[in-house]
Amino acid sequence: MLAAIVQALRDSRHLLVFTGAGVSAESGIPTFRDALTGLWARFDPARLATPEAFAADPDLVWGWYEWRRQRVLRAMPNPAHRAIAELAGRVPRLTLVTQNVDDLHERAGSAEVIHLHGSLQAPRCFDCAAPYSGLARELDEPEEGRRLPPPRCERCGGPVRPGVVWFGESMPEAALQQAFAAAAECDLLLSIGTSGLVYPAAQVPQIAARHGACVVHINPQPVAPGGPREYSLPGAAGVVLPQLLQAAFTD
Ligand code: BV8
Ligand code: ZN
Repeated sequence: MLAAIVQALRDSRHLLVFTGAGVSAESGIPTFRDALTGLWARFDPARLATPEAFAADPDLVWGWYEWRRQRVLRAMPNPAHRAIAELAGRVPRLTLVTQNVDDLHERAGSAEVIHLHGSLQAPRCFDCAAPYSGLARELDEPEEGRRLPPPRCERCGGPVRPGVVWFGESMPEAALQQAFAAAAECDLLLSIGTSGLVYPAAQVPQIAARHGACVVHINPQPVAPGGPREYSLPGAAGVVLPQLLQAAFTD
């Protein structure tokens, strides 16, 4: 199975890398659905990751996202992010699509990252959508769950919201179409660190498989392969990806 994956990587003309929270786990960023450590094990997404939640209690929601942004500011890209950045120089064409709202792919050197669920680095006004540029670079250590009043929009005075896509909100249309188009034409898709539960993002690997691409899931939890050219490489991304690159491009 590994030989087939290594060969597919060597032969790839257009590689799509699709990542979820698991790719940032080894940077110390909590995932969502890992039992015990996942964010949703401790917080209720309906109370924190919806526009209604923000309208009902902006200080709770803003405080939670600032705590998460603080975690990202203090985190470093891990070997998985770096291996993905290195892959761009190993294949003729690489498209990187992420569900993550952190900037660790960019900080590892990946260019053109398609963020399907937005970014913690792009806050905007909840009322008039004007981008907000006044985010504090360094925050004091807000403890988990501390309430923080959101900043006010410079243009209309409305509350500033995180630049992420909440449940019930639609994805940035251009990003979604770009991701679906790349999925339809890639020959190999590496799905790294995602539980594949959130739609429509979860359709990306499904579109690739339907169009005959080889799909490889890299995840400590084995993922049941859906088709003949779908594989599951069990393990942590920060361990498996460097090994895969080593096997494909140096041995
Ligand atoms: C929309 C941003 C409609 C904010 C997020 C019923 C059925 C199907 C769909 C729905 C349904 N009910 C509602 C829906 C729609 C809903 C949805 O899919 N819900 C799911 C939960 C059932 N989707 C939406 O609401 C989307 N919008 O549909 O809009 C619409 C349409 C048109 C017009 C108007 C409206 C919006 C979804 C986006 C929500 N935003 N986050 C924030 O970050 O706070 S979701 C959140 O989940 C994150 O974005 C995250 O990226 C995403 C996916 O999670 P994963 O990345 O997969 O992370 P997870 O923890 O789940 O898994 C981690 C994996 O890593 C695990 O498998 C673990 O084993 C593995 N791992 C751990 N360590 C490692 C590792 N892997 C490798 N290495 C390691 N070291
Ligand atoms: Zn405004």
